[in-house]
Amino acid sequence: MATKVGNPVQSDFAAQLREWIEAFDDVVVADGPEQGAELLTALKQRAREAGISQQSELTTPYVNTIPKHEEVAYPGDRKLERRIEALIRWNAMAMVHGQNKRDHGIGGHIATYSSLATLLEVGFNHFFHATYGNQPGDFVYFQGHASPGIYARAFLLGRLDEQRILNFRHELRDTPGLSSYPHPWLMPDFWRFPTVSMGIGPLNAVYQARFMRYLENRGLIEKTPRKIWAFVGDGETDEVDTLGALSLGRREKLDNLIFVVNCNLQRLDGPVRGNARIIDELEAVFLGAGWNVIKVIWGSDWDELFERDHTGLLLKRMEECVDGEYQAFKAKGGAYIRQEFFGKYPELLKLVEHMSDDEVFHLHRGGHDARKIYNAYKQAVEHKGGPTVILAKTVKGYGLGSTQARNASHQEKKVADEALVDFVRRYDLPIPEADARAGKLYRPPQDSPEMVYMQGRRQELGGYMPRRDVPKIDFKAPKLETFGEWTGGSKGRAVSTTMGFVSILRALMKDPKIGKLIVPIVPDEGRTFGLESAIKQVGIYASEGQKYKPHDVDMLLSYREEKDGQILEEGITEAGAMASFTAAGTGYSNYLVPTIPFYMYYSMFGFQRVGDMMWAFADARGKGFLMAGTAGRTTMTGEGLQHQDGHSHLLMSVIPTCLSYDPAFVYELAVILQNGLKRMYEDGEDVFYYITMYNEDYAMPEMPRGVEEGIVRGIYKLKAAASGKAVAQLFGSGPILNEVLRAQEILAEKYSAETDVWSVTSYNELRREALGVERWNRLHPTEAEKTPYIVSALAKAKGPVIAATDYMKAVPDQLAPWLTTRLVTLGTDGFGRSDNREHLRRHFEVNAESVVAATLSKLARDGKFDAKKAQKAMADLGVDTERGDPAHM
Ligand SMILES: Cc1ncc(C[n+]2csc(CCOP(=O)(O)OP(=O)(O)O)c2C)c(N)n1
Ligand SMILES: [Mg+2]
Repeated sequence: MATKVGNPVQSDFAAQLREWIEAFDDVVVADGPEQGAELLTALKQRAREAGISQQSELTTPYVNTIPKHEEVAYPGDRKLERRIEALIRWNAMAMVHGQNKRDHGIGGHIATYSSLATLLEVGFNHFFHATYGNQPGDFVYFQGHASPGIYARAFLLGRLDEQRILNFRHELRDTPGLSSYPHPWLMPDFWRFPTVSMGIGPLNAVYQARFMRYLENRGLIEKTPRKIWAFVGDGETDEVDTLGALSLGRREKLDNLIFVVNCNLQRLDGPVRGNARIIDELEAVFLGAGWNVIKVIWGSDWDELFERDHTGLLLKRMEECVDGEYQAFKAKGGAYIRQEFFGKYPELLKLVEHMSDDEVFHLHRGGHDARKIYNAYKQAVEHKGGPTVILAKTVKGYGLGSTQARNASHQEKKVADEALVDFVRRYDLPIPEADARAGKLYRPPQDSPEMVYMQGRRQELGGYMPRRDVPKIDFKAPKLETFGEWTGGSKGRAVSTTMGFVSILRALMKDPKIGKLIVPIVPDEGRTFGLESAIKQVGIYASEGQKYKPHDVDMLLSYREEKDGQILEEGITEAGAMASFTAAGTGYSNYLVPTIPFYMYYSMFGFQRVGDMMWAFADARGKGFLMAGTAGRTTMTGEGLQHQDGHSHLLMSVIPTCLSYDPAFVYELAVILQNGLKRMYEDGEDVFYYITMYNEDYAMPEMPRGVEEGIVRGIYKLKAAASGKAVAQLFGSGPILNEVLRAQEILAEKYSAETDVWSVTSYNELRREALGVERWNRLHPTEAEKTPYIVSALAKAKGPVIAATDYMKAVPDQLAPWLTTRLVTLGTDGFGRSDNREHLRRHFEVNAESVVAATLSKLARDGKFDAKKAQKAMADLGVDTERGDPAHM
């Protein structure tokens, strides 16, 4: 039955309700907000006991989390800081504007930094430590598009000179330039973290925070109060990477992690959530993931309005408006705000009747109010037991006049001359009008109060930031002789390269010098790679140890979690594991500890899922080994189309600092690993390794003499023709090398065609070397020509080259320019299938029979073998010449 208004039962209840609220108010007023909170908690508990279920609240009122009465006073000199901020804003704007005037279309961004400036300045002046003892200090992941502001600050501090600023986005000039965005590769003593591909920064920051704890718990670094700050765009939160690892922050209690989301309500095209409020949405997401959420929505000037509003209408009005409206308010000015925002309720109009339109327009958002920001940062830094996110409401293009809060403001690169003059006037900068119009840089004398203050703050906090340090690493790679167990062959026992790798890894972890530095990483594929023994040996890292007795505790290889465990078992997240790989692969610089990551994963789910992160890893000058297991389109049996990788080598070839190898034998693997350790950690090269491993078992031969250089450079002759007179050259890699060796026998026995067999460990490296040599030859036509390694290796080799691989034909084809018409490639183009190796290799035409057929066919084309015999051989070998092309099946 519907209850009518005025119903006595209803009005009784209304009176009761009023009494309850009054009683609650009394408690809050008399005993303070903490008591109020306690009362609520007790009531909730009571309700639960009475069986009354309540949905937990994930969105709280649209006000600042920290009430005014809890705020502490601002410790800085706001007058000077305001001036410094204005100077940075000016120079950032002048830099981008000026460069686009000089070089139309060179690009750059003004609006992002304009919204972020105060959030960063409070950090730079009061929070970001450059060092902690002898360890580097806080890590800050900057929004990539805000880099002009970071450069402008460094310019004021005298870290970058004027010429350098004038070379913004001019990196290829006579004097050094500034990279568009944070790129350690391009500015190795400045930027630490590449962030500009949206989502990668926040994801890496979460795992960086966890890795810091891992190093602390393993005793590799001291515990410090160091923080990891990630500045994130509100639009950027749409990337799955940005929010995908939040639960790790909570699970691992990462109170060294602070996200600051710059909620300027806009992304590139327009509003982030025109029809809703991004802050509400993010609050729910972060609260749900267990983060400490601090909303910084309104500036101090709103506090007074809130205090005078006894109707509750101000909050009501705020909660009625969506972000599309909030954006319009800041684009359209004070009169518009008065009419559209306050004008809805006469009471609210009255609240601002004493204010001018200009004053109404300049009512601040929290992210532009240093005091509000300071208080939020302070609480974030002091918060214990979990990560904090600060949701700061800002205005995109803040202070840029007509560019502010426009949909197009992200792309704005030039500012109208009048706006420049306006800016100088508004911020009272001592820049003559003509210089303002010309967008000239301005730096006050170093002994001016603002410069002295700015330098003083940084000195107090340990020095300049951002800054990237690369200490000299004292590291000696183990000599190849120590790998004797693996270069000696398996003595007839059938093993896979994966098994060989795991046993090398276990031995490396036992090494008294470098063992501790090894960081094995695995995304729930440990058993796939046979890591059980390693798990027992060094344990899985678990920040809380092992709180349970595992069911298999009595077994030899039980599941072992340890507070100082060495293995990072990430669960099913290739992206998360790659973020750990990034943290560990840059440990040599970020923690002054040269950790050596070995990230083992399903090769197919490697680059395809996380290619962008691998690219950023290279940018960050990461070192380490990507160990791509269950590789090959025909070697991984049964799993089919989504699992069988026949292309990752091609994908990895695109990363300039990635050396990729496709070894067939464990001794090759040992040589590559030893060489990698030496190059990366002893010689200090900023490269990393991609190595495919397979799960096919076969007897591993002993390493022949004198092949080490060939293994590293990419090719060596494995088995010469018995007679020494080969008519063709056979190339093989990975397990397909065995097919090639079998083809060599068939060719000799059945067709009297003697061949040489070569093991090609890296087509990518051979091509790179050849390109380098060719470039030199091109640029030095008067000098004696140099010879690429692949050409000199084959100098005496006769006949065509038949290359067979478990990867796409494009992998060996990379050598075509140096092998001209000699090269015939067999590879695994096309979708995979579920079947066994025999059928897969026949299907993709990479089995021994196909290699034989291809060799005879090529010899026939070259006039060295009878064509009819070649055709008949195909029938004899069971090669179906009329079936469809597997590349298109
Ligand atoms: C992965 C990725 N996709 C697209 C872009 C192009 N892009 C650069 S900035 C931007 C908008 C950023 O918006 P937001 O995160 O809200 O940052 P704001 O500039 O508003 O602070 C886009 C789409 C990119 N850098 N990275
Ligand atoms: Mg934005």
